[in-house]
Amino acid sequence: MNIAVLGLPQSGKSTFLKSLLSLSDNDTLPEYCNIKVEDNRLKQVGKLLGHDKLTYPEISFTELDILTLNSKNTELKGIDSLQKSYGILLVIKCFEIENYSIITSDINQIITELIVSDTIIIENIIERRLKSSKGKTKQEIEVVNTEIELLNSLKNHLENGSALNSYIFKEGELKKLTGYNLITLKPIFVLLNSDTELIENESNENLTDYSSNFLYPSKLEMELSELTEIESNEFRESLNIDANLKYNLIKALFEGMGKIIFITAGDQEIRAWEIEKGDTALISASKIHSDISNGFIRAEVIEFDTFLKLGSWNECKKEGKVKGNGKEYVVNDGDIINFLHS
Ligand SMILES: Nc1nc2c(ncn2[C@@H]2O[C@H](COP(=O)(O)OP(=O)(O)OP(=O)(O)O)[C@@H](O)[C@H]2O)c(=O)[nH]1
Ligand SMILES: [Mg+2]
Repeated sequence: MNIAVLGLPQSGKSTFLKSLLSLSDNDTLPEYCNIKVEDNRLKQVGKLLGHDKLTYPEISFTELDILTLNSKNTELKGIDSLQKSYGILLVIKCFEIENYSIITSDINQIITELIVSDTIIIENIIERRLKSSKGKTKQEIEVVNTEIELLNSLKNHLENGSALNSYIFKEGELKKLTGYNLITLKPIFVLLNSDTELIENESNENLTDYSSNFLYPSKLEMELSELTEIESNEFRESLNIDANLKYNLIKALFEGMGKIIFITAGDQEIRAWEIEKGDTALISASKIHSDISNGFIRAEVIEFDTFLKLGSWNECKKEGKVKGNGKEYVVNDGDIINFLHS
């Protein structure tokens, strides 16, 4: 799962990514910055099973400069790279600024740019759809017309200055758009790249308009990751900065993209598998291997808290806490699952 890290030049995108990777300022960033979503629940299961062979899901971050998006230079990452991403994190410069209103205007500038890009994408789709009606049956043309109607309505929404993730879809409409990779349909998060003063000024009303925003001091986090744990903890305490800031951010992004995990807990490996909220046991099985979903018999499931309380698969079995579920079972976040398959 990829998140595009998007911002104006010099907003601190690279510094943010370096802080996540615990790199220092002089290090070069890899093209894809892969960060583990280190869910604490895996460590808890590891303690109970007596080993720490833990495998976490990952989020891959890529840096993108908003000004290069529509550039014709093929060396630069453009719109298609943004279209391929699962979510977007806007990095907004909030350090060394004279006026807080610049924060809002930077965010609006980027969102407007994304809205324009989506409008162009939709116009192209409409054009292609109109051409594709030639030589089609009446029924097929009707399907195309309904789609064009939806696309025009989306275009209107964009032209009114709104992102598509605020469009109210009728049942089944959203499904028709899969594959078009519309940018503003994706989850969009805002990272207010701030120095500590801004954190102390958290109530600043310019910042409260955006619901999914995070205050994060990239430069400070990058510098702290170069210190020993004891030193950095001392610093954090004196500056009143949460030691889990990085972890909390990653977790919030993971959840904000509608993701949850299920866990497989064996002697060789304890692993968290990334699925979407609402995914069934069958879909979950397919994440491990298509053989398991093809030959699906049953999913044996223990609720995470029950496993933690009873401490082992055998204890859970004795207490009747291992539930056998069919293909349609909707997996809960943290479920510990053993799939039986033929
Ligand atoms: N004071 C302060 N400076 C920062 C912070 N984040 C980044 N900077 C500084 O801002 C400058 C730009 O940071 P970069 O991380 O290179 O920004 P960028 O968005 O990747 O820049 P480009 O890739 O050139 O667009 C550097 O001098 C950083 O040290 C921060 O949180 N606080
Ligand atoms: Mg950079």
